[in-house]
Amino acid sequence: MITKKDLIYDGHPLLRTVVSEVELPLTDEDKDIMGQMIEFLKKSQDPKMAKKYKLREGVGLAAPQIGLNKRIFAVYAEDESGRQHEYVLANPKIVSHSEDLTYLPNGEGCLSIKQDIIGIVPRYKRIKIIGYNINGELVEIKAKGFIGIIFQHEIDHLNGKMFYDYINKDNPLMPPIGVEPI
Ligand code: UDB
Ligand code: ZN
Repeated sequence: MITKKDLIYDGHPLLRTVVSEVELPLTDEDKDIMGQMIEFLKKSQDPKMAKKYKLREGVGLAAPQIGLNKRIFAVYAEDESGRQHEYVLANPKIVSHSEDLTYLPNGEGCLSIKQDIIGIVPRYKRIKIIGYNINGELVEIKAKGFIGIIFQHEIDHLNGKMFYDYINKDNPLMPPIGVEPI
């Protein structure tokens, strides 16, 4: 089980590393990690469990955030229309994206940052992504809005990027010009 003590925080070099692709076929160990990552997010959204384990309500988690040099992430969140999305992908790649950008009007934070810093990050409005699911099958996912933003935030972690790299340092919540919020 993944708990708070497995999380690493800003300043740890792994959060600034382009982490490595997972070898295929997926090992049982990698599949186990993938299952644990989604379970961690579910647990963090269950009020009783979140309280017990002192977890913030997580919607996405990348393997380097739990100290693993692997290109794996999990997403567990509701979209703007209340539909639940659940994904765990190994070796994810954005294969195409919209020209249009969007952003979360309340800004982004990060599970790997202890102080509650937030800021607005322009993201692609729609993306198409491929990757290997927990069964080792190659899948293609189209994501937009909030879910697409989570995917992009998690892929950034696999490339050693943090959301605050992109924020306006003088005014982190200043809306970007010409971009519609989600
Ligand atoms: C999060 N959670 O998990 F709109 F029910 C953030 C934290 C940093 C605040 C815990 C979050 O945004 N929860 C949320 C948002 C809603 C409705 C709701 C719960 N992450 C994940 C992360 O750091 N992964 O690496 C930060 C998000 C900011 C934008 C995408 C990911
Ligand atoms: Zn993050």
